[in-house]
Amino acid sequence: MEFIDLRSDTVTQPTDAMRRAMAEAAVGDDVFSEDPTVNELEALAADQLGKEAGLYVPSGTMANLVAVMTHAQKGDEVLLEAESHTFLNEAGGIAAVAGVFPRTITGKLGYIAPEQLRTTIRSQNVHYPPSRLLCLENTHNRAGGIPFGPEEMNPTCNAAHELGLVVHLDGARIFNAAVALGVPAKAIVRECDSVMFCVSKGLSAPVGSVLVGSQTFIDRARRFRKMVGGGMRQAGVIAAAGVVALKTMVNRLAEDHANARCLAEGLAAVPGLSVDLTRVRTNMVLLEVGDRLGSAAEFATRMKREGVLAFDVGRQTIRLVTHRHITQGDISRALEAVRRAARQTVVS
Ligand code: TLP
Repeated sequence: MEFIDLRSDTVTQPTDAMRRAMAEAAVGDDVFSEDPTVNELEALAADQLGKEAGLYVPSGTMANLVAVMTHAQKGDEVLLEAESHTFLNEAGGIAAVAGVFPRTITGKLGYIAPEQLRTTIRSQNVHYPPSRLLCLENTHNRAGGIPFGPEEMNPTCNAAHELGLVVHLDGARIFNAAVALGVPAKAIVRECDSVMFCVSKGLSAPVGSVLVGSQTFIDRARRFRKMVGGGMRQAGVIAAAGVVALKTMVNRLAEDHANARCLAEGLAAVPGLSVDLTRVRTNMVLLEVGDRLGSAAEFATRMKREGVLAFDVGRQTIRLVTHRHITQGDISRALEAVRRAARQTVVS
């Protein structure tokens, strides 16, 4: 059976143009900063996000870890949204490897308001770890791909700075936010001290993320990347696809967003299922499975039998993600498959 794969935009394959660019990439030793293709990707990424410099890293997880290690010291307190990817899905690396003290703030659909920061932050006191860093996420994955624009980002970043914190943004899907809001990515991240984004998700490159920030920050981050084993030598072979991704793949994310909306509207009409359509803003759909259809895990298994792959992300919640390999036809077929799964699944 050929599956319609809505598990994640990470499943995207490199385009033909990417494969050609990879085959022809000029390369050098990137640990010596001598790989021209990696250097090109880093400069391009920094330029698109309005920062001084960039650093190519193997994954989003490593980019976030390196950012935390660069900004904070062992024992420092790092504030994160309670459902953030860095807190929930990065194997606890910021505690285990960076040795920082994570403290969570429950945001509103992933958004931390300035007031929440002001009431959470602690005074300097011998009993408390020094608060050093705020990590934000945009789009917010667990909230369902919610994008935040400058009018939300700037006040929070400004409040953090007033409180003496630096701000790192997990912008794994920042270009989804930019396309959805019709605002340049650099305007969204203007007040962030560092940003990481992934070329390996909706942008379709096979590997990698870029961390951007000031030149001083990136110079220090380069050493931490080496420390955690992220110095990749002739990495231009994979960075070449990242260059193509940044130059040619951003605007088409709008198609993924339109398909997600179409999928969400269809799913919302299936008896026993519900979707909060106001939350469908980018390429993700959070599907709530009514109790009479069983748990999300059970329903995802039924969906798989009907040819649709998706992850359960909560007891009654399934996440579906659209991407370049999902066509409008796939959306119609996926909806038919989910309707079949729902008809068969009534739990007595
Ligand atoms: N997210 C993956 C899974 O790990 C959940 C996905 O399928 O969405 N930040 C955010 C906001 C992410 O969504 C992800 C990946 C990462 C960081 C980590 O990136 P990688 O997988 O490159 O380490």
